[in-house]
Amino acid sequence: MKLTNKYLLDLLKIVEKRNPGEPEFFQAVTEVFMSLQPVIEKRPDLVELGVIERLIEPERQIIFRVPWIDDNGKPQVNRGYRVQFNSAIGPYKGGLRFHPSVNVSIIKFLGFEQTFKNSLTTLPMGGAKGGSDFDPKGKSDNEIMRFCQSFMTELCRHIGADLDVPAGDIGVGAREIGYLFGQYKRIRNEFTGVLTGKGLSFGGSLARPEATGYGLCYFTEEMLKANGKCLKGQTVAISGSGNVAIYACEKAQALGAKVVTMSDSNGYIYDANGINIETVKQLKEVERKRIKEYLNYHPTAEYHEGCHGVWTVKCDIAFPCATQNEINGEDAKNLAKNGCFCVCEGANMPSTPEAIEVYFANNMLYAPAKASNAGGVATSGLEMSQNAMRFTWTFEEVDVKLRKIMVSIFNACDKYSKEYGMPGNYMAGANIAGFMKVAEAMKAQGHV
Ligand code: NDP
Ligand code: 2IT
Repeated sequence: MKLTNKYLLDLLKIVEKRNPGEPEFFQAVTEVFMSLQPVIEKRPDLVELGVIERLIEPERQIIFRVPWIDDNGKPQVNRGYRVQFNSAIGPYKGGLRFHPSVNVSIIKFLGFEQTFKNSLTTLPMGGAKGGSDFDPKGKSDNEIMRFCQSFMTELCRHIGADLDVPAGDIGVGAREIGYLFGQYKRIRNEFTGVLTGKGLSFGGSLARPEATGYGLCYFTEEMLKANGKCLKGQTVAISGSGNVAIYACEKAQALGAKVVTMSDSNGYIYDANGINIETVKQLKEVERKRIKEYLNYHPTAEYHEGCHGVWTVKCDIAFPCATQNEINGEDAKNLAKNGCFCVCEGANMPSTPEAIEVYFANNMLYAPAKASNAGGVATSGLEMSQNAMRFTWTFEEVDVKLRKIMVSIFNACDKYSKEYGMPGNYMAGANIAGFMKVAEAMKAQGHV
């Protein structure tokens, strides 16, 4: 697909000029603009009202110093971010990422994507993202706690249960959310649902840890069904071995698929017998070890160094669940060559534009992240509902709601792809469906 609409091309030039050195943000905006071309032609009112000009500029961006003391008594400084992208349809909502690669471009691309993703969930949530260039790897529990407390000491001025509700992302799981929540409560002296992904004993929702991975499989099952296929009996390659990857693997196996790979930033494992997910959980969730150690328990499995080899493994379906741009054009060609017919994104923007071109050129089924990984934030929305009601639903109740939401997201992608003349292009369908709700809300609320 090529961007030819003059209005959008001119806007893209402004995006490039106003946000220098932000390639990931530029990439995310370009992808959405490509899908919006037919909408622009049909809806001159939205152009007139400057809806897209406003959508590409975050409502508020906060950058702050995070000082903390390491276990040797040495002062350390990191940089903290919260980008509140859009509040047209609800309070700002989106995760926090702690990873050394974090910068303003990464946080802005994630916040921009989150706006459309949250709109797709059918729940009332605006878009935001935050985080820090802090590297949790190799840090002690006490260092993690001191860092989280310092981070929240500043962040707590900018968030609130009806204002902005952060959650986890790469490097931020239940442990970090616990420390962040404790510090928020202490400083603000209020017990509210200001974060999601909380522990079950203090307002967390059952099924939130599982939600992104499970949701990915529910979406995939729906997309396969619409195309005369199902997950049962398929061979699946998964990248990553964090929260999303683990529960994608667990649910894919429960639905009858055979998962043969998982990875971390050092390398990937291949287990021809199917990944033993309990071993991965123990290694990653409890012991915080490297994926390579899997071989200590399953010596017939293989380990290979490097991040891209995982896409050379023969599979029917690929679930990239690690990080942005982890599948490039070459990787996509390898997938296609080996018979992979379907890519469903668990990570945010894991496919480069070149990879996406390869999917379409090979008629592969492609589920874009903002649709297929929306189960995590959707269940965060359900956690907010439970907190507001001061009530908890059972695992089954939450899981049924999650599944319904994923089915409705697939139906929206399908409907909009057909309505705008691109049947089967779920990327365009997701972008248009996510956009329409936000755009109508912005139109109704005037030029703010
Ligand atoms: P985790 O921190 O739990 O796991 C991240 C996994 O990805 C680890 O295996 C990590 O390996 C690997 N990884 C991270 N960075 C890189 C890199 N630069 N190169 C190769 N591998 C890398 O994070 P999550 O599972 O929560 O997040 C994974 C993806 O899913 C992210 O894109 C996130 O934005 C997205 N996502 C997460 C949601 C959630 O609810 N948690 C919801 C929706 C999307 P290592 O340990 O070596 O760093
Ligand atoms: O990318 C994402 O959707 C997330 N990291 C989850 C955000 C959330 O608020 O649960």
